[in-house]
Amino acid sequence: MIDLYAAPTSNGLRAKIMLEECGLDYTLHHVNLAEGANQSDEYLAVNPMGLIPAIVDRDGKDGNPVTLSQSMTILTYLATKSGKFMPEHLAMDTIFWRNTMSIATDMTGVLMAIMTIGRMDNPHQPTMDDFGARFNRYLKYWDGLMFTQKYAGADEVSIADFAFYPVVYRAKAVVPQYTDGCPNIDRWYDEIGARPGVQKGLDFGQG
Ligand SMILES: N[C@@H](CCC(=O)N[C@@H](CS)C(=O)NCC(=O)O)C(=O)O
Repeated sequence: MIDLYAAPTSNGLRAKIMLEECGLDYTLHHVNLAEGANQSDEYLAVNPMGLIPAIVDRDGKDGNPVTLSQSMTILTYLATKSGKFMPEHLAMDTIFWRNTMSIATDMTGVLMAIMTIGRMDNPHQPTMDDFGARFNRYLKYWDGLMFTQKYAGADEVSIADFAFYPVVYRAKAVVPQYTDGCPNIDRWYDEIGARPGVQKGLDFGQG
């Protein structure tokens, strides 16, 4: 059994989606960021950085518990544990990793900046416009990539898709204007979003 500590942000959603897609048993602990639950002593004992997501796998290597933070580390760990969504040929593929890391750093980082600025009382519009234009520019790179390649990481579904989907999902929900003009992304988004595991992964219930 795995304990997942998360909130429905892009980083949190990618861990939950991956657990669902891998068919692994887990218990969700919804960490309420608005109430500062990520800074509670209980949560800091799981991740001293106070960031979500984190997992505790009670049945880790050699039967010992494993505690992990960093969403991409969690995805890689779960792929290795389940033997799904990161076949050996992709694990050794530098182009796959370049693009997957771009999702984790460029795409997610810029979206987090946009979300943070948007939550401010008096958002500084030129800064918002700059990050919005960057997000759209980077997304157009991905749109070009997905003109020739079916999925985010390769021609097969992989951890790259589950890393990327929540970024586009949150952007479409909050700042859809920065996702305009990307028809290949839209085609991919509809297909990945229709997967039952992705649907369940997005569901945080009422809590
Ligand atoms: N690089 C980390 C980023 C984690 C992160 O920034 N999580 C955000 C939510 S998306 C968070 O916990 N924010 C709470 C805070 O900053 O206080 C990852 O990929 O897991």
